[in-house]
Amino acid sequence: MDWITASARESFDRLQAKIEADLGSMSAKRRRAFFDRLEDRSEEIFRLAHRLYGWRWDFAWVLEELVLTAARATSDRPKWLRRGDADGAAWLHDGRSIWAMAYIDRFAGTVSELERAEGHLSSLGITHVHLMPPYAVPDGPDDGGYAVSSYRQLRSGLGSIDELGSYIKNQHQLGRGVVLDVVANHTADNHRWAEAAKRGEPPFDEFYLMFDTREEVEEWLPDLRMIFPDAGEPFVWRTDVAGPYGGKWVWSTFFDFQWDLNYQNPQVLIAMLSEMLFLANLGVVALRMDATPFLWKAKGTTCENLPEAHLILKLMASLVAVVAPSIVFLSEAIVHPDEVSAFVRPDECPLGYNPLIMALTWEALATGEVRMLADALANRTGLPPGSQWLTYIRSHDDIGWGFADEDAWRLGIDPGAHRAFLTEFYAGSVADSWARGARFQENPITGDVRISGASASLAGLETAIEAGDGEAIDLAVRRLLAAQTLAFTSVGIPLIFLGDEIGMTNDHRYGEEPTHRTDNRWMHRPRYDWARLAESNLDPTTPTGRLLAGIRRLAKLRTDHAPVFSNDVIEVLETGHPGVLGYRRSADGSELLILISFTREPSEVLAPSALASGEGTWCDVHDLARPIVDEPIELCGYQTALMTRSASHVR
Ligand code: OTU
Repeated sequence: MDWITASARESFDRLQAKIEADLGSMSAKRRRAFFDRLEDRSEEIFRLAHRLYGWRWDFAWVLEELVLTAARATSDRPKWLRRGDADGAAWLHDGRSIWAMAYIDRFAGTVSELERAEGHLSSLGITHVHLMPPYAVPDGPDDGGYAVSSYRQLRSGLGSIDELGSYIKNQHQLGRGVVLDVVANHTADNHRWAEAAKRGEPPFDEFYLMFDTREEVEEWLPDLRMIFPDAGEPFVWRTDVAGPYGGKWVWSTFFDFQWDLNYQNPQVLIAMLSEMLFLANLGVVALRMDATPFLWKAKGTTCENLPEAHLILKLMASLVAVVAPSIVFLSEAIVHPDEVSAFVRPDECPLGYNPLIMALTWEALATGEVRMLADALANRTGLPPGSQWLTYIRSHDDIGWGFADEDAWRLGIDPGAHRAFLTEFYAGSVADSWARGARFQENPITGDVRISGASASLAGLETAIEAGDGEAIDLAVRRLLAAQTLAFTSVGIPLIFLGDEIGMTNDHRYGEEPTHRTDNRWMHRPRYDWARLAESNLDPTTPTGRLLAGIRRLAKLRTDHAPVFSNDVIEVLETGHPGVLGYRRSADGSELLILISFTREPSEVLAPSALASGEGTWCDVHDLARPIVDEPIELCGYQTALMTRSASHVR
């Protein structure tokens, strides 16, 4: 037995009596289940906590508090959730999951009005719904809910936390999982902890990263990236903070009203864990871990993607697993592709957004060439077993051209010039661009800039409708379906930003809301258009009707071919045309061959037998009676071709 194992055992043995006391109201059976789970993970918890906080004189107390926090949450865990805890998260790899995301207010109004979406979500095969942060926020700007004042209360106008709890429970009964955010990097500057910090109250005076002098700030500043340059540098001078100098500099990576938490202080981790477990006991199946790269700061580094950020997530994951073993963390890391995938690990965040495939989908549409996309799918989507991508074409955030410079150079592309082109293209400033987006958070010093815009507007629907150009409208719908086909069939679990399925375009009136005016991401967060949904449902021949029907077909395809999608391997194929992406997915003798044209011109690609080796005849996925003739395949602009064959089709 090495010393870690021995110390872990000793610590947890010592803790046993205290834990027992906290589990007072639990049955012997539940108690045993808790101790079994704790024992399974005790060494891991000890090891992780020790690496982070082992140097502290109060390490034994830290460990004790972490475990007691988990014990308390276990005794609070409602019965209806306990049954599923033993099942794990089979949905992660079952090939059937489809996610949707929405703001409660902008989509439905209030928590109780979410019920009205039931039929719609079912018709899209949605298995999981991520509700954008519904928590209490400060008055004034709140970063779309990412400035959290309290996890235990909802933003005014949405309803009560109990109503949210009932909604989650009802969804659970309908077989749908609800996902909520943990914004672990920061809180709003009026969170209870921040208010106490302002008053200089221990232990909260050490919850945030505060500096007394500008000189101290200068020691960090040169190494840091500005994430929201419009908001200024990542420190804010707060005169309302108590202190010997009548004010303090407070670290705020994002907006100045979002104060970064100080995880060097284990009390922060303990406090955040308690909030996370509160959400766990509301019944969420996954927690979206916002801004994972930023969790740990160390002088002389960029303070992004540091090893300790991973340790914190792993420690949080282990402790949550002791309480609710089936809960999955979703990593939100929008950084270099190597760093993005480093967070997606079975023992850390088993699920991760894939911002690379997202950005390259738009890159391929703009250039009409799939080489970057094909390269990334082939070389950058591998993950360790037990982890999974969340694949999407649009979210509530901006699009950053986050491909790796080295990948671009290898393909003979100058990354800087290419990013500049893509930005110009999507900002609509290139002569033949169909896109209508806007530049977001331009950094004049580094030249970095991202893009805002609704998927339909970026795909050309807005300009086409404005011009009353039927052909352009048709092209835009096909672009959107091509992009969604990729999200639904390439790798991982697809995610729809609700509104995209009915082609909702930019909300150019976002600035009428004073707190949204300076953040053009609100352009692509429009209020849901229920009338348009009704129309699109009634008439599947209208542009949005076709889009909606197309996405429903993709959803059905996933259910029909779940075994294939449950196998995480993708084989990217050489199609013989630079504008057409091809790949094969297969499992147990069943195969899917997918072709997606990213060019507006007609194209011809290799015959099926030349595209993919193997026996048997390919059939149209939507019409199994129709065998595909083995000759070069002709596609119109943005057309997709989906074929299948299985061992049983082999004659
Ligand atoms: C996230 O995004 C959220 O998705 C945003 O909506 C929030 O504004 C932000 O955090 C602050 O809470 O920069 O442009 O590497 O880049 O966390 C979006 C991850 C963002 C960050 C990402 C951030």
